[in-house]
Parts: sequence; C-alpha cells; structure tokens
Amino acid sequence: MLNSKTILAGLLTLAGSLSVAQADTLQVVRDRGVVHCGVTTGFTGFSAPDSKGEWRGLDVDVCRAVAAAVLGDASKFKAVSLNAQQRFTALQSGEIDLLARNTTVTQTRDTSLGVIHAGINFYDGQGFLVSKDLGVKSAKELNDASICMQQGTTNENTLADWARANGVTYKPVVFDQFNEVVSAFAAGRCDVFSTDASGLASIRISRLEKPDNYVVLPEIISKEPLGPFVRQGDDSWLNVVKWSLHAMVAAEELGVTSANVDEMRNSENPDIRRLLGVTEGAGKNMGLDDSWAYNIIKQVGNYGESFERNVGQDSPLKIQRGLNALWTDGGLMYALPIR
Ligand SMILES: N[C@@H](CCC(=O)N[C@@H](CS)C(=O)NCC(=O)O)C(=O)O
Repeated sequence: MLNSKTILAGLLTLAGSLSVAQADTLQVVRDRGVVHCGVTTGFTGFSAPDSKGEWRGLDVDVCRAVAAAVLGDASKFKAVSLNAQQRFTALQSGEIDLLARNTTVTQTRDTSLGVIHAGINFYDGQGFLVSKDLGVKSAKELNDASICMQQGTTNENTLADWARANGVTYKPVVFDQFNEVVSAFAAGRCDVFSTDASGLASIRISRLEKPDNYVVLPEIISKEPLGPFVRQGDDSWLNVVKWSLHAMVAAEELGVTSANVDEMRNSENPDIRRLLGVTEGAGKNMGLDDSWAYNIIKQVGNYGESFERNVGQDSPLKIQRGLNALWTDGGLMYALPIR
C-alpha cells in the first residue's frame, strides 16, 4: 500500500532523475573542472591503472579526449571504476558524465535504459579462451564444458543463443566481479572464459601466469561494437563525446599526429585547418574553444596512435588493427566530416 513516505521517496527519485536528465552536462563539467568517466575495475589495454596509479587505455583515451576538448587538459578526468552490472546505473544517476568501458552498443541498451551510444571506438566480437591442456581446437568441440562469464554482460545471452543454434551444451559459471571470473578460470574452476576477443587478449597477457599455456579459439560468435555512452536528452553533450571520437579518427585520416600537430597548423588543407581550429569558429557550434580537437590530438594523439600505444603493436596485447583499421585500409573506422 502507498503511504506518504513511499510517495515522498518516489517524488524525490523522480525529481532526482529529472534534474539529471535535464542537466546540461557540458556546463556541469565546465563548472566542476573535471570529467567523471566510468571505466572498468581494471582491464589492461582498455582501462586500468599503470604502475603509478594513472588510468591508461584505449577507453581511458576517450575520457582524456573529452577532458582535452572541454577543459583543454586531458588529465582533468576522474576514473570511476564500475563492474558490468553497475555501469548503466552510474550513468543514469549522474554519478558519471560518460561511460567509456568496453560496452557493446545494442538496440535494447539504446532504447530501454535512458542512455545512448556516442560512437564506436573498438569493433569486437565474442570469443573463447581455453587452456591448451583442454586439447580443443574449435568452440564446436566444447560439449559439456563449463564456461566462465561475467554477470551483466552481453556475453551470457549471446553464448546461449549460439550454443542452441550449434547444438553445443555447456554449463555457465557466472560471477559478479571481474576478478572472481579471472581467478576461477585461472584456478581451473571452468574450462573456458568467454567474452569479447579484446578482453580475452587482455586477460591472457595480463592476468594469467603462463599466457602461452592458453589459446583463443578461432570462432567469433557475435558482433560486439564497443563505444562510449551518455544519457539521453542531452544532445550537446552527446555531440561533444561523439565528435571527440571523430576528431581522433579524422586526424589519423589526415596524417595529423601528436608529434606533428603544431607543424600541421600551417597546412593549406582546409580540412586540417578546420580540425585544428586555425579556421576561426571551429568550436563555436559545440560551445567549445576552437582548439578543442587540437587539444585532443596534441595530448591524446590520433586514433591510430591511441590504438597502437594501448592495445596494438606498442603494447603487450599486440592486437591487429583488423576491423579497427581506417576504412581506406580495409577497416571500419571512418570519420564523419568535420566541417
Ligand atoms: N562488451 C560486453 C562485455 C563487457 C564486459 O563487461 N566485459 C567484462 C569482461 S569479463 C569486463 O570488462 N569486466 C571488467 C570489470 O567488470 O571491471 C558488454 O558490453 O556487455
């Protein structure tokens, strides 16, 4: 039965969510001087603290890019650690300004949670990691295997669908915390770890004592386009996050890097002049300084630099560009025109 206390609590929640939903996040971030960015609890290459406790990774570079665009300083972000279950609530409640954490874009997430994706920063797919001792060469041989996964991910349903379609039976072993899944797998409490292939590469290199004893199976069973999310109903903030991503890809397309960005300001190419804010008014429509993208490229680098440094050839993960190469190199990374 409704009593006055319940009604009051309901009204307060409604007022709270309305104020978050209606808030102008760009203004809030500017006033606060720090971007609150939702990341994982520690996922090497994508979002994890380095030896000095500084958060690093391809996803953290989205936080840094947004901080550089809005505040002129890529270090002005606070990483908020979130497991898979907590991430959307943290965004809905206003605890974070954006979620930049290996999150798959799906129609359900975009339409039922009050959140919306702002782009894709890594095209991925779900795969399987097994110990070589298991002697399995293909996921289709995994009959009756126990498969470790994390709660609140797309991975649970995707695996169930795939197993049904392929007549594979398995026993799901599911944990809430990432560390629990990793420990269970490392201790042999499950035969298989299933999540995004990027995650498997990261786990294999950074969390298992003898990475060479493990292998990622060839099957990729889904599309997992990963990207940052913001709250619905705040289009100017959506634009800031979305175009920060595009600026990084545009810079790579145009050959602008963190090393040559100052020199490139003298370029005659109108696309480069607009990107770097040499052309006046380049940031005006977004409510940003003209140097918004210059600041991203100077401090964070272009998309290719971020990729190689964090997860590619200059990192322990050594992930190939593959789908994440520029469209001109056979990949899917394609910057929308910045003009
Ligand atoms: N892309 C998938 C999976 C993302 C995910 O949360 N993966 C787990 C890997 S098992 C993870 O990143 N855990 C890190 C953590 O909770 O800190 C999704 O969006 O649901």
